[in-house]
Amino acid sequence: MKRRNFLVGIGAAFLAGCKEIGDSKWFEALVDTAEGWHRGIHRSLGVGRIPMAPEYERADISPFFRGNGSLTVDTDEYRAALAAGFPDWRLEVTGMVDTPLSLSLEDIRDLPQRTQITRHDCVEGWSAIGEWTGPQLSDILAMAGVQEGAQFAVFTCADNLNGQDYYESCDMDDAMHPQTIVAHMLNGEVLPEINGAPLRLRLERQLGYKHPKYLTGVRLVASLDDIAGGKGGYWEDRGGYQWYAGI
Ligand SMILES: Nc1nc2c(c(=O)[nH]1)N[C@H]1C(S)=C(S)[C@@H](COP(=O)(O)O)O[C@H]1N2
Ligand SMILES: [Mo]
Repeated sequence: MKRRNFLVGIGAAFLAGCKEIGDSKWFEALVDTAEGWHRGIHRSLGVGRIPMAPEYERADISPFFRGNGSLTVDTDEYRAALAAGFPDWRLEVTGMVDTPLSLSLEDIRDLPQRTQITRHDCVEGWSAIGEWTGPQLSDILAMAGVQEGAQFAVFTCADNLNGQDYYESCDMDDAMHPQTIVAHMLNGEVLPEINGAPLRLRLERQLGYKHPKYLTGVRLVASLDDIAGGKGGYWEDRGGYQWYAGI
């Protein structure tokens, strides 16, 4: 069996078993804060349908998609990997999964792909429209087998910003959302260095800082408390931005 068929086959088999994820007990876990309220309202607006972020036309694509935050990974290892086309880059899928995965870029490119033209909104006050391509995170998680009790996906990155490793997280609703993809292309080209080469998450219903670049891992966990500063993300730990950044 060709590798592509093999991966798609596994994906389909596990996907069938993962329909329950959307029913996870997020609502019960909501705390009585403005942020919890925001997440609750955002979710309840979508009752009866999957709330999708708006998608745009090719003509709407911004001529240049600027980079923000880290514009590279400042290591010799990364520079060498970039020059060589990232032959050894891996996306590690770990934590509360039945089968941990270590996916190469070839594996990522062999999965069924989704292409979407979306608007990226940075909290610093700029937006850009780009066309992103990559597999849905839900397919990857289905291949790994999501274990009961998994509540969050934590994303690790290769870059270090002001002495802290960049990371982010989302709940399982967003992790399994159809527009949540592991992008390896922007506007039909290999993902540029400034935009997170070779892999970056697109989490389309949330603000820019929730889209981790230079993506190295996805870990499913039951709690964010013991990870880094415990607030679920680089900017959240620094006290600036909210964990739930729905738009
Ligand atoms: N690894 C990593 N991911 C990151 C950042 C970063 O500094 N490091 N910056 C975030 C912020 S604030 C924004 S707005 C977007 C910017 O994406 P872009 O560089 O493709 O414009 O990436 C997000 N993801
Ligand atoms: Mo941002």
